[in-house]
Amino acid sequence: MDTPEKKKVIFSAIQPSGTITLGNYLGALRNWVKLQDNYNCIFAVADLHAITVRQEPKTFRQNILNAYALLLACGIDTEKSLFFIQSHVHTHAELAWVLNCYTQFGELSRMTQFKDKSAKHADNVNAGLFAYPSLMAADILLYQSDMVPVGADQKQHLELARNIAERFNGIYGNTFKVPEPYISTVGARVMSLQEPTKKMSKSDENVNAWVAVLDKPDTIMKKFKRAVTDSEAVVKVGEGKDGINNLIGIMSAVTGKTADEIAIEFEGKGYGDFKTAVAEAVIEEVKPIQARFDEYINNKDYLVEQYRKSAEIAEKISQRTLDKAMKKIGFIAK
Ligand code: ATP
Ligand code: LTN
Repeated sequence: MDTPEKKKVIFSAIQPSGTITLGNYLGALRNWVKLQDNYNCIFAVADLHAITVRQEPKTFRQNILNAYALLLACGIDTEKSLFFIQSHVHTHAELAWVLNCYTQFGELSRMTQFKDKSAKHADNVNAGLFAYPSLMAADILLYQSDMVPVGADQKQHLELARNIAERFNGIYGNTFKVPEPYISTVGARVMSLQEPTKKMSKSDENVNAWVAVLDKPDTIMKKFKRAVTDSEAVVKVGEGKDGINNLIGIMSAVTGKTADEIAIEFEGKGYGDFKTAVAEAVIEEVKPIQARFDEYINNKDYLVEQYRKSAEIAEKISQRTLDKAMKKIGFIAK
């Protein structure tokens, strides 16, 4: 039997850059919840990352707190895992600065997220947006993480974190654990309801493209009814049927039924019936989460207690790594 100390360390984080979508939940958060029993999990609300694009202070504050409460509502358990707000643990920004000096301009220039986001926010291509991956590397490396569950869009950043760790270790001797990506077998990739060849993304300006975990039941129903499909009217996975494939994928992720079982269940029925059924299944899935969210968000004292408790422990763990790295570089201890 593994002692708790021997469990592998998993680190992941989510940006409080908007409302959390069904894609975030089915593709990431739901898996994090499951990982908590078998790994030493460390999760964070990555608020420092979020300011790489302009945030309106009032909304930002609300989004951070909402993200924290929503993740608790999804099942992140502070008795099992550390779960804190990134900016509360000062070591993250500090190690990020250090790692910036071991990260090359060329490497950061090749990041596709940087290219995409700088095109999208052409009026604000700031140095933070550029250096975003070294902050992410700091998040991960501070905890000597073994594995990092990330979606496809973050793999390039994780690869860079590995390169930075290897480079630093190469110069100064073993300092950081080189993390592996954690590829979940159950994670669903949820596509946009309006352009089903694109992933569902919380920053999509078309609100009908995504469903938020906190959307009201009638909003969820409306968004699914408006989902783009095809003209074949057969509920079955098929080529060129991206919209229906996506709805089947969502139905399957939520109910646990296979795509074949769903096809049999809806044989001879139209898309209208199917869309209603998917919406109903999603509404059922998010209902208990929404109820717990309401409890947490109305209990600020509890939230504060939880994020402080985790941040305190995270600071102690991460300080050890930061001290070790700085000592190796030649900084003088205070
Ligand atoms: P943004 O639009 O701001 O880029 P996002 O909705 O794409 O946000 P992220 O904050 O980048 O989400 O991602 C949080 C986590 O959710 C990551 O692990 C990511 O892989 C996962 N994720 C995001 N969108 C989806 C999706 N459509 N399907 C499955 N997983 C997703
Ligand atoms: N960049 C990630 C969020 C993130 C993260 C991390 C993920 C910040 N730090 C460390 C894994 C490990 C995103 O936008 N999804």
